[in-house]
Amino acid sequence: MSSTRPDLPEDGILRYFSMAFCPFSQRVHLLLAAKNIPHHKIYLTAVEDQPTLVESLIIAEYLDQQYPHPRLFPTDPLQKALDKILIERFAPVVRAVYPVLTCNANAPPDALQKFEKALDVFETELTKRGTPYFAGQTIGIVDYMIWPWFERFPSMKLNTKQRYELDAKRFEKLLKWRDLVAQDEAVQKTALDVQLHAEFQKSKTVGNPQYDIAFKGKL
Ligand SMILES: N[C@@H](CCC(=O)N[C@@H](CS)C(=O)NCC(=O)O)C(=O)O
Repeated sequence: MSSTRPDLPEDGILRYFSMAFCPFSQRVHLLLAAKNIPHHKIYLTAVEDQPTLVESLIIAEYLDQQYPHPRLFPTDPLQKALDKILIERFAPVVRAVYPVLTCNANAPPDALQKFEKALDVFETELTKRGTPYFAGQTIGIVDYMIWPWFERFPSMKLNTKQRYELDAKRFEKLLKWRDLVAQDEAVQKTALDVQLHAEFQKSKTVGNPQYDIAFKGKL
């Protein structure tokens, strides 16, 4: 189900190049689903021919302007800037958790502490905003841009020795938010099961990444 040289129809429909387990690709997939944008999906393990647009956030902003319904970025320029800053602040979360999430035997011993410290920013911000979603009463761009990692965090319970889970007290608001976002239609359309995430990461660790398990039962 992966191909480096797909046969693509010239029909003017958007082409979404993705690796099935990539959280950055899922960001774009979430927008395509939330906005019901017609598209072709092409699954790759490596991009040989560069697609026109790269970088998940740039693609997300483009899609939001080109397909404004529902609008996901704030229309207020200041709030939009603040939300973009917040999304940038998720990078230290990703950086810290990456070796643990990907079952790297050489993960630094303080990786999870660093991860939790970076994640505190989001717990605090959600508390400060006082709304169910980062975007307010309905889901928005910050929610979608950080979601893919929350879908993957529970795989640490399966793949780490200590069966790691987010602390229910420290991340109380975020865990409530996670349960809420998990019910979103676009999130459900793009979701992969935690077992599959765990299985994929393990297969990568042993040097034999099983990209196609994403399509288990769907072929
Ligand atoms: N900043 C990029 C990050 C994309 C990224 O790092 N993707 C990973 C896969 S999840 C990747 O391509 N890693 C390099 C590789 O697998 O060769 C974005 O937001 O789109």
